[in-house]
Amino acid sequence: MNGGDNGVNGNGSLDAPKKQVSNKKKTARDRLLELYGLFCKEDEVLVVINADPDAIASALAVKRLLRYRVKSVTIAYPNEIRRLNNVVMVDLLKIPMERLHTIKIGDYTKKVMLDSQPSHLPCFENITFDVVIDHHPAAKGWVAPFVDIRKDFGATASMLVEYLRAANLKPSVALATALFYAIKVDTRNFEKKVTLSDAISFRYLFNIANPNLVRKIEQSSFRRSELNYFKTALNEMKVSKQRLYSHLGRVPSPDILVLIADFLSQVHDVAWVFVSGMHNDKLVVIFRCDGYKKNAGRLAEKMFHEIGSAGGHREAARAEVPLRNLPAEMQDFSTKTLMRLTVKHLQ
Ligand SMILES: [Mn+2]
Repeated sequence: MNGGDNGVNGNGSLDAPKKQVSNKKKTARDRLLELYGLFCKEDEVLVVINADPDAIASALAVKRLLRYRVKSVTIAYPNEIRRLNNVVMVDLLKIPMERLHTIKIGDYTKKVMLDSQPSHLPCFENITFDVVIDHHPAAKGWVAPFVDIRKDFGATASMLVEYLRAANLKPSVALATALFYAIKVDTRNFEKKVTLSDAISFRYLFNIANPNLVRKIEQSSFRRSELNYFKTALNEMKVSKQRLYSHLGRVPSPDILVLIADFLSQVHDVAWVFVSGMHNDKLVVIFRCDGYKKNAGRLAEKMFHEIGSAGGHREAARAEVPLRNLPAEMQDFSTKTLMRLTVKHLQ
C-alpha cells in the first residue's frame, strides 16, 4: 500500500471544530476537522454520487479519509455508466461501487453527497445528507450539517486533495490516478477557467498518479461495435460550404452521435458539424462548431425549440425532438433533411 497513515487518524486528538468560520476564511485543516467531527467509529457511511470521473474519484478520496474513522464506507450511484472511458476507469482502478436502487438507505447512519447537490436529481431528494462537497453553483432547496461548496474550483477532486493533504494522507497510486484523471476531465485539460488550487492539487498528484493508467483510460474512447456507426456516418456524410452533415438513422444510444460529431469536428477546414440519429421515440441532433463568430446553442434553439428541446454552448449543442412532433416534410428524416433544415437557418 502506498500511503502513510501517520496523519490524524483515530488518536482522539481531534476535538469538535471551533466556532463557525466563514467558508472563505476556513483553512483546509479547519474543513477537515469539521468534517471529521461529524463521524464516529460506529458510522456506516453511504457516499452518493452521480458517477462521472470527478464524482468517482472524490468518493474514493472520502473513503480513504474515513477509512479508520468509521465502520464502513459504501459508494452508490444511480446512473448507468455508459461512457467507455468511465467504464475503463472503474475497471482498471478496481473501484468498488453499487447501484443506488439496490441499496437500503436506512441501513446507513451517515450520508455524503459529492460533486452534486441533493436537488440535482429526483432520486437524491428524499435522502437526508450529512455532508455535501461540490463545485457546482449552490442550488436552493436543501440543507446539510456540513456543506463545502466552492464553485470557482474546476473539480471536486481538487477540493478532496486538499482534505487528504490536510489529513497527511498520501493517496495510493489508484486513488491519485483517479483524482488526476478527474481533474483532467473536469477542467478539460485546464482549458476551462479554474483556480490556482486546482493546479496545485494536480501538480501534487502528478508525482503519484500512474501516467500509463491515465493514458489507457483516455484512449478507450470507442467500442469495436461502435465502429460500424462511423462507417455509416462516413457513407452518409454530405459536405457543403465547410459544413459536414450526417444522419445515422436508428442508433442504440445518442452517445454514439456525440462520439461521431466530436470525431468529425477534427477534420481540417470544417466550420460546422451536424450529426443526427433516432433513439427511442426521439430525433437527436448534435451540433459542433469552432465557436468563433458562431453559436451552436443559438442555432439549435432556432431550429428546434418549437418542436422539441434544444440548447447548448457556443461550440457544442444538442436538440431532441419527439418523432411525433416532426412536421410532414421532416418525416423520413435523412441527411438531406438535416442539410435542408440547417441551410434554412444558417443562410
Ligand atoms: Mn465535477
